[in-house]
Amino acid sequence: MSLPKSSSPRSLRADLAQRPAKWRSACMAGCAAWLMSFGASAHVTLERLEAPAGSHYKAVLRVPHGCSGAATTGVRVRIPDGVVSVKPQPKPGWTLETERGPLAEAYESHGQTIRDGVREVRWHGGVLPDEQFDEFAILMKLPAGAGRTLAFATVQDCIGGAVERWIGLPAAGQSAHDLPRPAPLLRLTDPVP
Ligand SMILES: [Cu+2]
Repeated sequence: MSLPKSSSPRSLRADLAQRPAKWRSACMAGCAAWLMSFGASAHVTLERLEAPAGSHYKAVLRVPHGCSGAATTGVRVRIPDGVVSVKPQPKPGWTLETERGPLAEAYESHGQTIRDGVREVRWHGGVLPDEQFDEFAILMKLPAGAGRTLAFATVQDCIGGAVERWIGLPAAGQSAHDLPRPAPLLRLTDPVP
């Protein structure tokens, strides 16, 4: 079910194309304080960091703070290629939208060839104060490919137009902890026989 798009917040894809520099210094201060006290887990992360390839998985994205103290009013998540059967969990007080698009790879389901699916999930219209945390959940079917790491690029919208983009991807040999704004990452482990 997709809700009317006219009032919807800008799609994450359009947003990813635009990365004003000013957010860096504004957010660094806030995250640095958090990092000092709670380490990297104080960023937007997945509750479970590993899951069997090809399994059904509940992605729980934890939002542990706002944007440099400003309350969170929106969370947008880009669904990685290969992930299908995506179903987000509604949250009281938040408007839930999904954006559908062509899948990277069509798949067979109940005798039908499925070529498109949910590519982005957006919660908005709620208010999550900086001094509280909350979780945003999505059910999905993971792709094959044990050893792969999937990145759930996430944009956090806050009061006053502040934005945090959790989209950083570690280079080979680099840890996500070294990045100021790592994308929530999920490692695929061996499939369950
Ligand atoms: Cu943080």
